[in-house]
Amino acid sequence: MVDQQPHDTVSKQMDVETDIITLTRFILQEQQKLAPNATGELSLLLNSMQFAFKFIAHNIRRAELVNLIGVSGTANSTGDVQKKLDVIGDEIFINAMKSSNNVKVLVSEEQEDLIIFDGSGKYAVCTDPIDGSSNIDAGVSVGTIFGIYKLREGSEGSINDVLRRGTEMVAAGYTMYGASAHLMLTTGNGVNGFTLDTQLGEFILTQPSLKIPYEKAIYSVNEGNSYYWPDYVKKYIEDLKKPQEKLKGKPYSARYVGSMVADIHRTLLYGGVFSYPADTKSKNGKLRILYECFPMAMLLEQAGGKAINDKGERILEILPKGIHDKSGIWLGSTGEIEKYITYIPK
Ligand code: P6P
Repeated sequence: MVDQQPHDTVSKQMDVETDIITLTRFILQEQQKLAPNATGELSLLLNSMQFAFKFIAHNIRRAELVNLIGVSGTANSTGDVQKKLDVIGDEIFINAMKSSNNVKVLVSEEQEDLIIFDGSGKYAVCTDPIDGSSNIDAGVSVGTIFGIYKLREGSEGSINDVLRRGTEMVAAGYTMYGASAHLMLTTGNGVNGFTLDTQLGEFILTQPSLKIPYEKAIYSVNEGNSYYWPDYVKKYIEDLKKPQEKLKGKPYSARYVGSMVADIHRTLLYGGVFSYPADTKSKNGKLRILYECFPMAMLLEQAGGKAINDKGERILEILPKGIHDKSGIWLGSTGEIEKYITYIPK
């Protein structure tokens, strides 16, 4: 008679994990737990999306070897010079969404107009396929940012499915491509982090139910634009540089990568405040509402943080008028955002 030891005794003794949670398994478990009567179409869409992330990650890893670094010679809808990987990432994402048969409407930073696919897809996706690409030649982490809406009731797919408040998004997240690929995902029930195991070819759950620290003395903003900031923003940032009583006389630390996905990933994990303020020169700043501000705002709120515009209004309540509209944005630890709000003129 074999003695009945717990079935995982051997693996524990060998320190071998035998019950890993892949993204595919997680998505299906979440669906069964949160929406047992769901059609499963959002789950299928998220699984199609994860293939795009794996394929983009593969191309970024090999970029230097096959000369994908550098400009493509074209420009995107907002005039940005497109890097080769911008174009490849956009095409990979479009093909993955089109072949999923679950997406009807796609907005991409790289496409001037929204794309309406054939078929009976029930979802609209907004994406920046390779955000931060201006840094890519220097090996800085870049990422894919995405937000998902369910089509309006009875919609055949139109711009009205995406010119909506961020509060109507059903899922959002990003995949950051660095030493490995990190996916942060919310479907409205908290934030979960996954890391791509390139041997397995699977995203593995590594940061379940992630919560951002309530406060952290890190600020992340491009101070090169400070000449154009309103005075109250200048004062807020200057005060962070003064000796802080709660830090035993130390000032805040400045951290700025210039790739939103990298700056937000650090903010989610460590805490702090990230901002791209609206300013007196550009009026609405640089970051686009549908595929940069909304997805990051949803992630931060789901992780227990806050996301507001320069006037202190909740980012997710904004109603965009155009698919490439921009907004000033402040997001991060609740304690840090509430501190910024005290500087906003009444
Ligand atoms: P700046 C990258 O081009 C991007 O869209 C975001 O990823 C990033 O946060 C921002 O622009 C950086 O802009 O003006 O500081 O270089």
